[in-house]
Amino acid sequence: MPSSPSFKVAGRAVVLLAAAAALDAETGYNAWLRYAKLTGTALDQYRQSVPAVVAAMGDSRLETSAQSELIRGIRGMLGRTPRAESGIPQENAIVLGTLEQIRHHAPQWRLDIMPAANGYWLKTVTAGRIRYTVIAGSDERGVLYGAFALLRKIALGDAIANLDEKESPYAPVRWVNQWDNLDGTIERGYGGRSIFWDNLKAREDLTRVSDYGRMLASLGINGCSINNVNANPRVLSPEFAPQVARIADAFRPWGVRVAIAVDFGSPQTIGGLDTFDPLDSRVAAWWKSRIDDLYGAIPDLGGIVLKADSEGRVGPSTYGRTHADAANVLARALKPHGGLLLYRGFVYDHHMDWRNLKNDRGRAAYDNFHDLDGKFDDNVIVQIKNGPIDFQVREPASPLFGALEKTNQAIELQITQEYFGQSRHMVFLVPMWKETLDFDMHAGQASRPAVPTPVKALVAGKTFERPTGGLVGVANIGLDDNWSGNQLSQANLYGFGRLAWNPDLSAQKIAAEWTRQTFGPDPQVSATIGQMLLSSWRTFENYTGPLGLQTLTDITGNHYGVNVEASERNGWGQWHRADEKGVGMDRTAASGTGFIGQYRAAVARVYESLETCPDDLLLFLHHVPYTYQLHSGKTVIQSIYDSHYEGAAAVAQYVRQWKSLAGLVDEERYGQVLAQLEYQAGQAVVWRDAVNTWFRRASQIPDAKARNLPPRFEAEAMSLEGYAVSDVTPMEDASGGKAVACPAGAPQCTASLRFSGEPGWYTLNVQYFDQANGTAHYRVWVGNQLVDEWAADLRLPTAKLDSTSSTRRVISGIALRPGDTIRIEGRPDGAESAALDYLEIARVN
Ligand code: GCW
Repeated sequence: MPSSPSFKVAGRAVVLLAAAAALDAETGYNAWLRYAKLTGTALDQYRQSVPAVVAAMGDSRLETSAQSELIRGIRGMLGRTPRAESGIPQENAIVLGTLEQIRHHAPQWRLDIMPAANGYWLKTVTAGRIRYTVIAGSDERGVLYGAFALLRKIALGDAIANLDEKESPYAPVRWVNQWDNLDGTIERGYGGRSIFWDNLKAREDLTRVSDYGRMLASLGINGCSINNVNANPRVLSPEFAPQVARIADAFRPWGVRVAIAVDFGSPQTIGGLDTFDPLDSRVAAWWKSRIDDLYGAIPDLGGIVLKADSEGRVGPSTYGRTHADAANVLARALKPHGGLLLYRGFVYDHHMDWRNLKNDRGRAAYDNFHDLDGKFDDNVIVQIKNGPIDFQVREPASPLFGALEKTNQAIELQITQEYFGQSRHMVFLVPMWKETLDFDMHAGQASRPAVPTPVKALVAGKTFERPTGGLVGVANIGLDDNWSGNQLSQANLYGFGRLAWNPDLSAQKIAAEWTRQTFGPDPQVSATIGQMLLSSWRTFENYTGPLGLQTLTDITGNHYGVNVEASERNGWGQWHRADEKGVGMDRTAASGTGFIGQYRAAVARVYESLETCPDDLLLFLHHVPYTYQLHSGKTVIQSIYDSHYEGAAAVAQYVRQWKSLAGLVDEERYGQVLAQLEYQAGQAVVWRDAVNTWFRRASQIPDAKARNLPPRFEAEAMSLEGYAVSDVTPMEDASGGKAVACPAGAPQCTASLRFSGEPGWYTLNVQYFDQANGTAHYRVWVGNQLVDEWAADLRLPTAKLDSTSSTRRVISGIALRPGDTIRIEGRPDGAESAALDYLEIARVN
């Protein structure tokens, strides 16, 4: 991005023209902060109510950011550039400052109620004929958040003429975690390389970091840990602190404090001690001295995130110490500086014996932490994933949320779509997060009147009056122009931030806000995108893992394609225990792993009984026969079949819905989203077919419904020149278990068939494999006429022929007559074999 020119006004630098050029480009770079020019009556109305002056009461960095942002936003939306001033002007103005400053300058306004920390008060004040729009923050962050709130109102078309609105954040900790490695790669990142790191150093150009800081500030996010929790010990080496400091500098104007993730073995690996035992005084002294040094370089460091004793990371168990011992040794070093220690609750054994039906990874967080309640220092926060397993498509709330009364907690949500189709599938995660945040853990004292204790209240520290706590999101951004690998996944970052500020907001409201700011005010655009976003979690669940099966993906591999068996017969503990008789994990207290007993009685009762257990979680909590009848009235097996068809049909519908927006969304983003949804529609079919084939084979119970599907012609049954038939594993990943592949070195192979159906218009669906090890080319001919050609150049995470590489090419509007020859030519490239699975020929009605 071009750097922003700045001007000196009233003794301070004010950014006026920030990235104005990029506003029109619609690459997605400006995300929900496009400040697109308003039109029609909205423009006229706001031009009347928005004054010509933006006056700041203080000149702190954050107030300066607030002032520049207001000018930038008003300039963008109203096409007018207000003047920047300081002090209270004698004309209509937006006046911003901390409450204290405003009281000092204008005691007569009697702004005497202080919103909570980081909060703001937007208030219209009149003095004679002068009208002030006051943005009063309880502190400097509050001023900045208030400025963004006012701009959001304008972008959303909300009235601003008579304001009196106080808001303060629901929880003190509103952080994102980056899983960015120092070499510039990102663990589970799908939006390009790191904006922070390259080559084991902070990037030379950190413009993207401050632009990201601005996006975070617009949501009220106040902290960001900047390196992977699978931490490179190097972040703690003395010579590294300036690298962290540079990133902190880039974030500082936006009120985002930097935190780092560390490796618990560092006293030994970096410090040269012969131990990292947290109770060894030399180890404690080492942590103290390193942390003191860090604060020397970054005085406002937010704190430290620690993943210990998890997935191969070392931890206190090496010395028989507890998680509290480990957390506290760091927390005590952080305490004098006001720093927090976020200790991850994601601790489990990944070498469990799968044959033992009592073993259960779902129990791990609670088993590891609940006995330690009360043992953690008050600047420690236990950071708990939303569910007991690992960001699966549906999980119940982690029982640990209801089991800590004397310990600070935070919920960890995953914004990056690791198990949700990565950057390729549209899945809006807010409805899922809301379900967990709103879930009542029934954690209150039995003696008190029943006050609801939803997860959000527990993590915010409200229920047990904890000093701190909050919401943490694993971020989904990288160097891609659109930040998140596709346009629509930005909604998840937006949604996380809005929920961290106010988890009482509805998913509908958040979707509507995001859509309007991102794609403009057209009601058809809002309605269509809103409908797509809000149904997308259920849709994804339907074609991946319904009824609490979890995401039926390749859990030991790329976490992307379908692989029903990958979760079984290994120590990772994501078992669904499907066999020929039944399916599901028996987690009951009565006969199963006892997991359900980790919940408070009122919750456990509902889950333990088949009568009351919700269908959506049935197979997460119970093992039942395939013929078991759900509350929905269907059998389990029929429900699995049906939901997969419904899920795939819903994505096909998204394509049609999106096409209805042609001309209403700028061409660049329209085209990108269309391509993404078309791809997703193809993948949903791959998932549908693989999961249904697998369960059909396992259960031996056929689908009771006759499905009206287009006729499918297996590539292996077509007449082949050069192509060789190849087995696909797992076999359900390809139709008929087989594909055809063109041998390496062959210039070209062909697969053809003679069409024998009715004459008419048809769509050809070519199912082919786009491997990551080359760029094969395909051409499709009808008779002598070339009807389509394309390159297999998607960046899919596999070199194999499997469900991850299986991709659909839709060729629509083709006239066919009986006797026509349809010929598919594949030209391999490198090790990519121009492989084919099948051809569907669908009649257009
Ligand atoms: O879901 C798993 C991911 C790992 C991740 C781990 C964690 C950072 O597959 O990539 O490691 O969770 O949360 O620590």
